[in-house]
Amino acid sequence: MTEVILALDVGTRDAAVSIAEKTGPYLDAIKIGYPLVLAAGLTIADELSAGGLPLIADFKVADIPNTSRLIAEEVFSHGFSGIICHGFVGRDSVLACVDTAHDHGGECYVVTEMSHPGAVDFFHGGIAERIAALVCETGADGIIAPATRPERTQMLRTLIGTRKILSPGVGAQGGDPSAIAGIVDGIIVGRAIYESADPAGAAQQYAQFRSLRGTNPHLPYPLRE
Ligand code: BMP
Repeated sequence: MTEVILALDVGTRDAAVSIAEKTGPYLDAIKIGYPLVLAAGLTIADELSAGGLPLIADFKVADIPNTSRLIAEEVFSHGFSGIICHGFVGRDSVLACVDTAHDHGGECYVVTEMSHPGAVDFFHGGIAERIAALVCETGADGIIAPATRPERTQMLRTLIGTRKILSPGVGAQGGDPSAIAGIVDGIIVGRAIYESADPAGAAQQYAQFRSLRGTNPHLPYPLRE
């Protein structure tokens, strides 16, 4: 199944709780990061995780290993089940997040290539491929790869095998869920759900793409059930 992960980047606690409640039945996880946590405080994580869905911390950790570990420790003491870190900081910093996540029974995802147009300025030319190799070396659980460039995400799939791919860029950034859902393990959707007049209906629409997992005919990778 291709999971539907809500990027809950709203600006107040009340909006976050309300949208999470409405959309929850159609979601597989919720991702929160700086926009919500800076507005509402980290205790919003405790509140949302009590709702029962896995909660992913998108702080794109990119620091020295000790600081990365301290951030990850704090994250996992607030009910998160996963953390996202950057890969360009190198093996030791990525390992700090991976090891801390695993110590807490959580998962660590590494940003391998971003979804916005400017990402090609840096991630192309071999960097994304090197980060994908680092993901395999460090035992990270998966990568963040762009729904806006399915061909790049498909290439990254061949490098990381059955590790998970979570893919942002669907909807507001122009990514087509029918083009990406067959390649990845989860689509990350933000504005197209939480800015909709009917967030529950929008989430339900995206939930239809759950059944596409592993259906990309060009990609014979072994599926994890
Ligand atoms: P939206 O669907 O509203 O564009 O939100 C996408 C979410 O995914 C945002 O939280 C953004 O920070 C995140 N994201 C992204 O869009 N592209 C990336 O490459 C990595 C991300 O984490």
